[in-house]
Amino acid sequence: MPRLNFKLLTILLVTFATIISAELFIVHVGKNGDFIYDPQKTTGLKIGDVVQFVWDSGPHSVTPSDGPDGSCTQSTAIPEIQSPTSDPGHNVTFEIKEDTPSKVFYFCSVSDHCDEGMHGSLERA
Ligand SMILES: [Cu+2]
Repeated sequence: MPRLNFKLLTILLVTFATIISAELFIVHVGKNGDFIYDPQKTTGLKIGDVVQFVWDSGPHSVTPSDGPDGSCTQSTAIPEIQSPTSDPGHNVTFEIKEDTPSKVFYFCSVSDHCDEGMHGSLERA
């Protein structure tokens, strides 16, 4: 029994440490009406961190690709980052989990936005 309690305590401590150290990262979608994500690259992400995509203009999407940077080809690898095509007022959050790849690539699937530079990435620490 004491062993079980120690395990439980360890799990609680790790969970608590993860919660208090989790950070929120904001990525602006279509800032100032431009075909950009700002910032284009978000780095230093840890498990438990949350990336919130905030639509400043539209319509735009956040659509996953397999990379490399600048790829405009849709991937099904990370479906949880796929957003609907939306206008301002829409937010999407993406949480970094244990099985999140070290680098996540995404782009806007609307018209030729990606070719004009609307692509970005998330990188783990
Ligand atoms: Cu767009």
